Formats: sequence, structure tokens, C-alpha cells
Amino acid sequence: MGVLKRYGTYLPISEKTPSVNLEEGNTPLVRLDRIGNELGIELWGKLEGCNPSGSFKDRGMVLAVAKALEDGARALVCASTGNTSASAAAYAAHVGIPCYVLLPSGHVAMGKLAQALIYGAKVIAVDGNFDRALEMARTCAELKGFAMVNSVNPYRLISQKTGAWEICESLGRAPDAHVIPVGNACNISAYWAGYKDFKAWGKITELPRMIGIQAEGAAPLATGKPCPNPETIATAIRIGNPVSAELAKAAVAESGGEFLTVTDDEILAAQAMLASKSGVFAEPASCTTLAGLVKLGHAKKLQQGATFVIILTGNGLKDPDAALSQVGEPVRIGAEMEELLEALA
Ligand code: AN7
Repeated sequence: MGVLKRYGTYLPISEKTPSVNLEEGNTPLVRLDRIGNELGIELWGKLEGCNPSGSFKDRGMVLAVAKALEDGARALVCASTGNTSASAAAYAAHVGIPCYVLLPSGHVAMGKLAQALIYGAKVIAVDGNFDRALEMARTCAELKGFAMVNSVNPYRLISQKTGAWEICESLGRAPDAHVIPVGNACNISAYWAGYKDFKAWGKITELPRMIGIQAEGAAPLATGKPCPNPETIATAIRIGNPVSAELAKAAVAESGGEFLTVTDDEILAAQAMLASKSGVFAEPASCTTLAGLVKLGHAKKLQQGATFVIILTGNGLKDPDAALSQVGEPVRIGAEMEELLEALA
């Protein structure tokens, strides 16, 4: 059951809203005990990479596209660091309307680019960063009357709240702390709104602390300073001017949380740690979360025994280059048993 069916009564849809469904949402919440034990916490990972296009974007896209169809939109447009474009292209293909995506040229992971192209979107590589591509996409939407499906589209945030609802339903409560990567800052804002909904509806009693993690080279919220030239190996969050900055700051302030930065090296180390100590392969942006926890652990600032959920926003397969950059080559042998036994020794 997709997000619109599962949570329709809590979402702004009516009989007039077309049903759109790629079976998004309902992603696994997996207990990561080997790593949790090392850090002295109860650690859970929300595997958003299990969504149909391989990232959390599908949760918001399904409602944005349903509402675009309801409003008679002819086409979708978005700018993207990769995952929004993959998701928009998938849903456009599913419902049968054109999709135009603007990407920062040379800074989108290979898997995401392949997705947008194979789903049949018109892909335009802009010689500029994401923030500029977003401005251009907004103007394009106005000029051409296309539906804008970046998170400036309010339906994206509303439908991404479903992630928080699922976590509370799985745990029977909210976690003590919710740890999430921050790029354009929609997702942290959506999760906070989702937790607050569940509290208002009497389904949970306590709210989590919201911990937002940014890459050191693209950290306007963590540093409080504008970032005109964002740079990080976590290309998904290579964003200098987050659209939902104010909502994200409010989420962190109201929840008694914090923003943290992690370096590219810390991100890659966390990616390898997550994969090799839990069997979960997440893309670099997602692994900022574990990198942040490791950093807090080193500073003796991790509340021992507390429950932490990390949002693993995208599948590791989207960016094989990042993973391969930090592992060795396979051992090569001839097709002889002696060589195999030697290689195993
Ligand atoms: C894997 O696809 O902005 O803070 O254009 O792909 O809600 O932006 C992606 C963002 C985290 C940050 N993890 O979420 C895009 C795009 C992954 C992401 C984020 C993104 P927001």
C-alpha cells in the first residue's frame, strides 16, 4: 500500500485527487546492534533507500504529482542534486506526463543520472551549482506553467511527514533523538512536523531531539553563514542556500537539538562502517548521520542507552564511485584451485 492509500485520511487529498502509487513508503526500520553497542546507544536505521526510486524523495513526490495531475499540469519540472530528479522522472513516467530536470553539470552521482535518463525525463545539465539550477527551474515553471516539484512545492513536505509517522508506529513512541542529513532542509522540517502531528493527535507523548547533519563544505545552517560555493563528496547535499532554512532552524531550536558538520573523510568512514558492520549500504549524504553520531561519541556527548534513529535517505547503489573510492581491488587469480587456496590464506 503506497503512502496516499496508507495515510490518505491525514493528507490533503479528496475524491478528485488521482490515485498515484508506486508502493512508496513503509520502509524498513532496522536495528543496528553491532554499531549501537559500540556507541553505547540503541540505534535504528530507517532504510529510505528501499523506496521505489531508491530515496526518500518518493514519499513527497507521490503527493506532489497527484496534486499536479489534479490541477491539470502538463509537465513536471525540478532542479536536483540527483534524487529529486530520479523520483520526479519515475513518477512522471508512471502517470505518463513529461518531466524536465535541471542538474548541476558534473556533480550528480552516476546511478541518479542513469535513472533520470532511463525513466525518460528530459535531462538538462546546467553549468552552475544546484542553487542556481533551482532558481532557473522556478522561473521555468512560471514561464511554461509546469508543476514545480522541488520542495518549494508544499505537498512535498506534507507527504514526507509520513516517515515520522511510520517511525512512531514501528517503535510505539518517538526516538529520543532523530538524526538526519540536511541539504535543502525539507526533510528535517517534514519529520519535525510529522512528530508534532503525532503528539497533537495523542499517538506519542514525547518529541525527539532533532539533530541535523551537514557536510563541512556545504554547511550554511550549521555555521550560520551563507555558502555560495558548496563542495562535498556527498553530492546529494551539495547545497548552499537551503529553501527550508527557517523551518529547519525552528525544528532544531524547538526540539532542543543541534546542527553538526562532518568532513568528507568522516562521511566515507561512516559509509564503510555502516556497510561492513550492519549490512546496510547507504549513499554518502545518508552516512553523514552515522558520522555525526561517531563524532558526538568521541566528544562523549552521546546520551548512553538512549534511542537514536538515523534516516538513511538514499541507496548506496546510486553512487558506486564513492564506495569504490575507498575500498581495495578484488584479488585476481587464474582459474586454478591452488591459486584460490593461496588467495584465501
Ligand atoms: C540522499 O535531490 O536536494 O535536506 O535535489 O538526496 O530535504 O534537501 C536531495 C537531497 C539527504 C537532503 N539525503 O534532504 C535533490 C536533493 C539524500 C538526498 C538529502 C538529499 P533535504
